[in-house]
Amino acid sequence: MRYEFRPLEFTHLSMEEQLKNSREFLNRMTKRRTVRDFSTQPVPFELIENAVVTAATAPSGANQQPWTFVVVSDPNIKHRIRVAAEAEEKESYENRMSTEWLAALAPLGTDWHKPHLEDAPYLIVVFQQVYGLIPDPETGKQRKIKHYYVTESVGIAVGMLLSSLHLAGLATLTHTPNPMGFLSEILQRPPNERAYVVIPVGYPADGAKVPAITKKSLSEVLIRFEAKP
Ligand code: IYR
Repeated sequence: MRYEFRPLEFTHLSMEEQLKNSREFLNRMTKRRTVRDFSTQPVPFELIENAVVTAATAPSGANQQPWTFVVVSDPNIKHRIRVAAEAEEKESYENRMSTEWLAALAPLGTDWHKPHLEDAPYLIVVFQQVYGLIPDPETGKQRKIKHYYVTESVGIAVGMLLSSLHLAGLATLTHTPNPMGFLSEILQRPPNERAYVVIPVGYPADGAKVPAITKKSLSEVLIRFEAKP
């Protein structure tokens, strides 16, 4: 079965508008920082919802949309996630991470304490659907469907999610406790879903500080092959 094809809706912008939009977006995005100290100040749910809807427009392998966004504001569940994440992280920092890994992280000053998992008003836990599960009309049982480019698709969606939250004036942290199996249990996810990232979302705590990191220069990240004049 092929989709019906219909004309693309596409707005041709004037060159001025293209440049203005592009520069404005660039300017705003360069202000995004990963934040580790959150205020408990509440966040309107619509900002979270709009970000999830935006993320869910992301391109994905065969348009399979292999993602689930679990949004947690229940303090009891946030507490359980914090306790479980800190237990795993403590074990990782003290016994599992290599000396090389710990040395790479040392400049950022991270450790196993994760108070942001309770302070931030929302946690968005993104799950990747490693395969699809659909009911088989004949047997009534669940049937496995292969999913393609799952990590790439979910990565793109998370990028769009982080951009939306940033432009909505919110701070985020891309947190990857390791291993993340406890999230499937606490959040009661089905067997085809695996946790991908935990994103605390909120406002920065008063006086929050961030490391004075820099990003690579344009010449380090951009290589051009141009037509000869
Ligand atoms: N998951 C740990 C460790 C960690 C790993 C990397 I790579 C980072 O960029 C930051 C942290 C933690 O969340 O602390």
